[in-house]
Amino acid sequence: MRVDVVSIFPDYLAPLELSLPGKARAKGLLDVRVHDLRDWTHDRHRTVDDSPYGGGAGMVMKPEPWGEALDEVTAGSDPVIVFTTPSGEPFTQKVARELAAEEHLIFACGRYEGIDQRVIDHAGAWGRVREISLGDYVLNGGEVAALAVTEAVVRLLPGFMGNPDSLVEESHEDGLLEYPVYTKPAVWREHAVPDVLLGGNHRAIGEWRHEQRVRRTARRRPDLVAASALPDDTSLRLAQ
Ligand code: 6GU
Repeated sequence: MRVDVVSIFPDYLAPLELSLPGKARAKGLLDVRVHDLRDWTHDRHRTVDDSPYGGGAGMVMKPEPWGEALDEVTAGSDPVIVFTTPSGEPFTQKVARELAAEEHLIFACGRYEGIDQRVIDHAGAWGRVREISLGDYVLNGGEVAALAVTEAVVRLLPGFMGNPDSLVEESHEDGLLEYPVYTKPAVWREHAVPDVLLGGNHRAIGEWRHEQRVRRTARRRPDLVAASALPDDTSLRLAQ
């Protein structure tokens, strides 16, 4: 997979060189290129923003540098262009799986009050377009979102995980949160590991873990339970 990131703060993307994406790069699964949007400006001040038509607070990212950047970065490719914005669709594990199936992702990281809408309207000419939000809160820019999305996607690339089983049982893969986990010692500061986990009865352990997942999900994420296939009373009963 190729990933291009266009940002006015390319230094923010330095973690792409490290740890998880770095491992994928070392394995040859990932080719990451970070670009400075200002490389596609032509004035002495390398201007990327201007005041909004119609007035209002803040600044808007000018369309011309984005146009030239995306002309160049999309050339000869059929990419998905991801605009990171708090107005986007929520980023979920399902979206991560969809993006992991792509050959080429381009992240366009907005700053200020956003990118001139005509860039997004035009972007269908460069590839398939997704506007993605990390969640219902506001960051200063889309760089951290591009990092988060890249990390979630890269770990799903075939051949990345040593043991792909560990992908199946985790939070959000099947709509339930993960069960609690424990390791040695069996008692720590008077907190004991649940007995069932020490007993070696794998069926009982499986049932206990499933119940813990349903309980957690009902308590912390009632929105997920509403969307799940659990019988109506199950999660309500377990949440008591
Ligand atoms: Cl993708 N960008 C910004 N600026 N803020 C956000 C976000 C993205 N997702 C949540 N908040």
